[in-house]
Order: sequence, then C-alpha cells, then structure tokens
Amino acid sequence: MSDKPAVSSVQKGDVLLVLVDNPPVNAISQAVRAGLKEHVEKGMKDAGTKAIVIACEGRTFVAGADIREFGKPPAGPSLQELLNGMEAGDKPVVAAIHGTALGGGFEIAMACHARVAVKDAKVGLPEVKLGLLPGAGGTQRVPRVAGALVGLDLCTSGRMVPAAEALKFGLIDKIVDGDLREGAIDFARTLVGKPLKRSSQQQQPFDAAAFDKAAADVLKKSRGAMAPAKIIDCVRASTHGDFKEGEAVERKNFMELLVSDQSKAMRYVFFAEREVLKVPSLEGVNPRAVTKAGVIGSGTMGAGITISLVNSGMPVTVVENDQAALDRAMTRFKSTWERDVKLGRIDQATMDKRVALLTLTTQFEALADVDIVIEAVFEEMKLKKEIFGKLGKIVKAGAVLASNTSYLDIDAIGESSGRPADVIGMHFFSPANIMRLVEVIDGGRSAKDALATGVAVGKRMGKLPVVMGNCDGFVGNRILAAWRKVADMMIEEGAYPQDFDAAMEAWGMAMGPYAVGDLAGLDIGMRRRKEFAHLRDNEKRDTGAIADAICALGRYGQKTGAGYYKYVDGKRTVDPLVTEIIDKVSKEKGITRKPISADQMTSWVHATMVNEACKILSENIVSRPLDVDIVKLNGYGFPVWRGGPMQEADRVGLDKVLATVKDVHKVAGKGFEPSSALEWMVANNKKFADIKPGDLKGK
Ligand code: 3H9
Repeated sequence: MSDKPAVSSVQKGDVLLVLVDNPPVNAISQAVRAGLKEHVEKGMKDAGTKAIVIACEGRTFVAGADIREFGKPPAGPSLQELLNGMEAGDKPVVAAIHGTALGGGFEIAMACHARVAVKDAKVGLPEVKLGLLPGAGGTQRVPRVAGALVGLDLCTSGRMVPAAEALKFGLIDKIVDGDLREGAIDFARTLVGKPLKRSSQQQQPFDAAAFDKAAADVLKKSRGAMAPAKIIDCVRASTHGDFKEGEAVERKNFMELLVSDQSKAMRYVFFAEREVLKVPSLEGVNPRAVTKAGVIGSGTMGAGITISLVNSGMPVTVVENDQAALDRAMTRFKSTWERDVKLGRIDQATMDKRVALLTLTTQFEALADVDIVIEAVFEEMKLKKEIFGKLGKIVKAGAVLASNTSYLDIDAIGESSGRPADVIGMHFFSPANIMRLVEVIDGGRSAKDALATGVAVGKRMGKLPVVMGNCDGFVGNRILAAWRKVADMMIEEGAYPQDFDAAMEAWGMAMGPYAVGDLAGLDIGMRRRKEFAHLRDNEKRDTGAIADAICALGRYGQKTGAGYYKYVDGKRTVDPLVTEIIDKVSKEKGITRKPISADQMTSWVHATMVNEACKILSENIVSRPLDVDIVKLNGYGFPVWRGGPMQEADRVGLDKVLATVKDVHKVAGKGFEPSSALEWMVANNKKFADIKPGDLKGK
C-alpha cells in the first residue's frame, strides 16, 4: 500500500484544488470519503479560498464506490452525508472530469455546483450492472438536472455518456480544450459571488405518460432483474416532493439491493470478468507480435470476425473461394459500417479507414506474411485439414493458425498443418462482431505463446477470451449439448416446447431452447444426427426422434416458416401439429406423458449444466469455476443476475444440486452419472467460491 494520502489539496491563489489519488481507478474507499470531507471542509472554512475544484490523479476521475467494500461493515463518513454537506456549502465546488466519472464518482460530480470535462471524458451510472442503483443521490440529482427520461435511461442502461452528449443534457457545464485543471479553476472563479446551482434543488417538466411508457419498456427488457424496477421507483420519486423524500426512497431501495443475491452475483461477475483474463497456465508468457491478420471464409462467422478485427484497427486479408463470395462480403462489411455511421457511432472518415484495412482475395498465398490466421469455413474436418495443410506451408513461421471450430478436435486440425504448436482454437459466437465471448482452445500441442496470442488478439477485439483444453464442444457447447438432451427428454416425458421455453425465459434465460433452435435452423442438428448415427452409443438414451419428425416435414425453423413453432407474419405461434407429433413419439416410445412443473424444468437444466461443468473441471479442461460462468453468461444467454451456473449452484446449495443430478440420472441414464468432483465437493462441504485453480483436477 502506498504512503501517499488518498486525497490531498493544493492552494491555487483563491481556489483550492482537491486531488483524489487512489489507483487504479480512484474508487471511493473510506480513505477517499474521509479525505474529501476533510479537504472540502478546509476550503469552505478558509477565508482566502473563494472556490474549490475536485480533480483526480491517474487515468480517470473517480470511477465509483469501492466495490470490494460492499458487504463489509460501513465505515463513515457516508458518501451521501459528504455530498449533501458539500452541495449545501456556500462556496462553488467544480468537478474537473477526465477518463470516466462513473457511479459514485459521477454522483460526486453531480453534487458539485458545476462540472467541466475534457472532450473524451465519459460519465455514467453503471450501478445497474452490479444489481444496484446509484445510492448517493444519483437517481435524484441526474433527473432533476436532465429530466426524468434521461435519468431513467442513464440509471437503467448503465451506459457511458460521452462528454458532448452530457453537455447537451446539462449534466456537464463546459468542455475544456486545454489544461483541464486550469480550465476548471478559471470556470470556478466565474461562479464566485453568484447564486450557486444545486442539482438537488432543480426541477424539470415531467411528462408522466412518456415516463410510464419508457418505464414499461425497461421492465419488459429486465428479464427478472430486480434493480430496474427499483430505479423506476426512485426516478419517479425525483419528479415530485422534495429532495429529502426522493433520497429516502433511493436509500431504502439501494439497501434492499445491496443485500440481495442478485447484486452479490453481479458483483462476482464484475470481478470474474477481470479474473478470467489472468490465465494461471499462461502466467508470464508473452504473446507473439500481431500487426496483420487473415480470415478464411466470409460467411456469417468469417464476416463477423473480420469486422471485429478491422474495428480494432487491424489490417485483414480475407480469403474466399470465388469473387462472387468476396463481393457479397464487401457489401456486408460496408452495410455494417454504413449503419454505424447513420447511428452516429462512427464518422465517415473512420468507415473509410476501415474499408482501406481490408484486402479481399481468392489467393491463399496472400496470407504468407500475416501474423495470425483465423479459419472460419464450414464445420467439416476434411475441409479444415485440407486448409490447415495449405496454411502450414504458406504462412510465415511463427504465425498463429487458429480455427473457429465449435466442436472439432484442434490437435487433429493442428497435425494436418505440420506445425501443431502454432495451431489453436478460437471459437467465436454469432454475431461475432457483437458477442463478447471467444473460447481460446489449447489443442494439447498448442504452444503457450500461441495461446497467449489468441488471448491478446481477442482482448484487442474487445472480447472476453476464456482459455480451455480440447474436448468435444469445448466448454460452452459441451454443457449445452448435455442440458439440451435433458430438455428433449422432458419433452418426451410430458413437457411441450412452449412450456419449456416459457419456464426458461421466466428463469431469466435470454431465450428458450426451442425458440433458439428454430432461429438457428433445425437442419444442422438433423444432418449431424444422420452423419454420426453410426457412432451413436445404443446404451445412451436417444432423444432425436421429435426433432427428426419435425424436420421430416421440411420444418427447419424460422427460415422455413415452421419448426417447433409456426411463424405467422414473423410471429411465433404454437402449432397443434407439433403437439400431435410429440404425443405420437411419446406413445411410440411407450412413455405415459405426465405434467412437468416449470421448477423441475429449470432445476434439472441447471443441475445438468453444473454436473457437466464439474466433469469439465475434473478433466482440467478449465481450472476454475469462474471460467464456466463467464462462458455461459457471455455466449449462451445465462441470466447475469444469477452470476452463472456455478455461482447459482452455490446459492442453491450443492447438496440440493447433487440430489437433482441423481434424479436426472435415473431418467436420462448413461452419460448423466453424477460427477465425482461434485460428489467430492458435497462430501467435503465445499462451495465453488472456495475452489482454487486446479483444485478439482482429477477429482
Ligand atoms: C457505486 O458507485 C455505488 C454508488 O452509487 C453508491 C455508493 C453509496 N471498485 O476494469 P479495469 C478494479 S457502484 C473496486 O480492468 P479498465 C478492477 O477490479 C460502482 N475496484 O480497468 C481492476 O482490478 P485488478 C459503480 C475496481 O481501464 C482494476 O480496478 N462504478 C472498481 O478496463 C482496473 O479495472 C462502476 O461500476 C471499483 N469501483 O476500466 C465502475 N473499478 O487490476 C466499475 C475497477 O485487480 N469500473 N476496479 O483486476 C469500470 O467500469 C472500469 O474499471 C473502468 C476502467 C471503466 C473504470
């Protein structure tokens, strides 16, 4: 720990410059609160001081409360007490913002009498992403200054607002071009002797109907999360009555959220997303230098990967079989960026730069001097082996060769290149330019620095790379395959797709499995089942009959207008024909259908996820439970407020989860045996939160 005080101050003529210095992000620890109180009070009392400026050392203005302090006994002064005292003072206080003023940091700024910022600064209230709400006046001061609709948007989206937009909303008073602190001091002097603008005393016109509509939209999207409804309460309270009343509503709601399982889970996710990047097996390994990339294939996945690479500023050579495919790809790239220009996300010059980073060719030889190649062709081993055979000869020594396969054996692909140490898996998720997850796979013979390069390139693309070993389906699809089979089994036993989807969505999943199946297309699974029919283990329960019967009618999902559901004008509706098919299959299998409760559906799915994850941990495919959580949260629509399947299992209790796994096994049979690692954990009274990297290896 540094000896430097978290807060100091320096006199600049008649202005006191108060400086927060609490690396890395100036989070509001107890020392920061106490220091701010001391120095602001000093400035307020000192006769020679006419105004106060609060600024920060390091890379950012205060980025919020110290999340690690939540759950510990509170230590004064409280942030509200500090901010209310500061705002009530009779000398102007100005916030000088650089970097990101977030959460409690932005609340500090809002309690100042004015705010100035550099032009690339951002402000925001991201507490909702931690299952919380702004708890130091943010839900009250922001709408009082910028209006209830803006306040609702900021508090419920948690988005970062660029300085120019914040200026438009009145949340920032001035953008400073030159030196920020000088600019803030000058601005503070202009306020001396004038009536002070206190955010808590402002009020904006309120359109109740527009607010109700916006609130209803928020609730529709909240998928079981508690915080948005409570935020709506608080922002509504800011529109009537006095500040104190609104503040009391905020306090009550904040305290309820702070102790909730949801917030606990989301705070865990915040740290897990950072921890996942610190891969134990790659500690101290430097990535190889990457300045140019190649992508093979420009279908949905290849195009998404290319866009994401180019958006990160990387020159990319795209290889396709024929010119027509390349032309289609170019149209797709351009339309994506044109849309970004239209939405104001980028300017035309940025779009032009991006287009200039592309080289589109039918010649594999053009990949000779790239530093990484990502192959994204059709999921077929023969084709992949052929491509990696070529790459092994053409691409320069030291380059990383990655395959975007979703389940094929990376080492088998690596062998065909003649240089398996350079070969890794990089499994992206569709749409690859949007989805954050990338599974980085160690084939078994992949070099450590090749894996570190996959992680570095993924990070540069703004993704969350999770490093793992080689197995069928890797982490994400392997767990998906297990629980999907249990879902199909429950459909044979008594549930219907619409009930199953409704139960999963009510539980918080982004979409139910049958709606997802229709969206992705049922023909892919049907073809896989046919292709691998000869490999099927007859001792394992076969659950493909219903899907096969549906596909046999040419119902491949949404693209054919029908699948598990019927699509009328794009709207999903239940089809009695599917109900008939399901009843018929159950009868043919000799199953007497009986109702299955929503609770059984979700608990069986969840327990199956955890059981398969324990097998994955025992095989050391990944070494930490958090790796599994990050995969399921970022690639498979698992509700973030449950923190991922492993965090949720700790909440439910592992003994209960194991009991459910045993129930599933009785019905599902071979392949669904309880994991010995899970049994070990229950026998030893462990939680996933206790597990250190590698603890479950071989268990
Ligand atoms: C709040 O304010 C509640 C109030 O309304 C009410 C109070 C009564 N606390 O992300 P990075 C750590 S709730 C503790 O890699 P970047 C982070 O774990 C808070 N630690 O950097 C990491 O540690 P390590 C509302 C924090 O440059 C290191 O700092 N605010 C906190 O990519 C670097 O972080 C938020 O939710 C924190 N608040 O991104 C903002 N923040 O090196 C949360 C970071 O050991 N923070 N750390 O892994 C962020 O969004 C990003 O950190 C930020 C920088 C954009 C600031």
